[in-house]
Amino acid sequence: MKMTFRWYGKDDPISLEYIKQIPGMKGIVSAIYDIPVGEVWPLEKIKALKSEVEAAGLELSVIESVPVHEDIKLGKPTREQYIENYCQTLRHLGQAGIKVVCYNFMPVFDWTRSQLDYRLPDGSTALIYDENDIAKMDPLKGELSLPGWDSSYTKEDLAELFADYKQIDEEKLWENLGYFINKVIPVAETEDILMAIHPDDPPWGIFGLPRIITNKANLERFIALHPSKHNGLTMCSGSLGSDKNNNFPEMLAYFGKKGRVHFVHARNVKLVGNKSFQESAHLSETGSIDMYRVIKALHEFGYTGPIRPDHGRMIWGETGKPGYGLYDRALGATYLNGLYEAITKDNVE
Ligand code: DNO
Repeated sequence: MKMTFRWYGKDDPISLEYIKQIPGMKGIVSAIYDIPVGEVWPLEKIKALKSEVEAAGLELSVIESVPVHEDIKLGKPTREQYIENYCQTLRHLGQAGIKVVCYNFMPVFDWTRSQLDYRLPDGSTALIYDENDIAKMDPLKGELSLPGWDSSYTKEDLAELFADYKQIDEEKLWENLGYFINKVIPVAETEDILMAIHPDDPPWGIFGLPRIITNKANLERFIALHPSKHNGLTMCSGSLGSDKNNNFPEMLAYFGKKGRVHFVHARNVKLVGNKSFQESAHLSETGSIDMYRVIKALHEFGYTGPIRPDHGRMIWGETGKPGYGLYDRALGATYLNGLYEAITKDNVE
């Protein structure tokens, strides 16, 4: 496995220089952030990002994400142009030598939490999802907004989107995903880019919107949409692991052996109710996911691709983008590398 770190570009308070100082850090996961969703990413911008990362002694390992326009998810006639733009962005990424692209197919909202600064007993703060609080939230009322959500929507846009999604149930969303995949994967094959869909976070429908990338059966259905290995997965322990019915290490091993795992997000969650969870430190004993089994699975199927420590807590007085501080993610990277070293040596010595 290759350790990487998410970096939000020039606006990220964490510098590439600091990231490089984390032991064993090899690559960066980033994106072009100033192009509206649905437009083609210019080749020059991609090349500039790559040069900046390489000048810091790191590799631009993954693009996370190239976002999918809502019209594609909704299956509107305008999807044709947006899919063509998506393909053109992939061609540019291919020309720049990018090998892995992460994206998601979640209607309207990306990852969702009820609180971003929940105080844990040790004084650190973490992101949490409380099903009772979520049930009380109405994205169409008030000033509800979370990082990860596209902030370019006005209240009116949101109301319109919600109305459009009334026509879209899970089966329709599958159909629209299949349509997209069958247009995009041939381009990814030509460009030799491994596409890695991110699971829905949390892995169940929210605010009445459907979600389908949620469990083993659905991941199986997803990879069957196109037989190419370029049609693959981002295996995110925190997203899939927040459903108590998902055995994440087992799922990882299963899809890894099929050659469909192209990117791994590693973080821990503590399940605290039927559909409620708190993000915890990466260490197994602090959460519900056995991180040793996660890394052991990667070792067993000989994973050589990128992995990144996902969301960290805010510790040691750090402030910044919730989930994306330096300190706890650096601890996470070091812990994951430690597990990997131990497991590897146990198996050869
Ligand atoms: C959350 C991230 C997600 C992820 C997208 C991928 O922290 O894991 O926002 O980047 O869902 O498209």
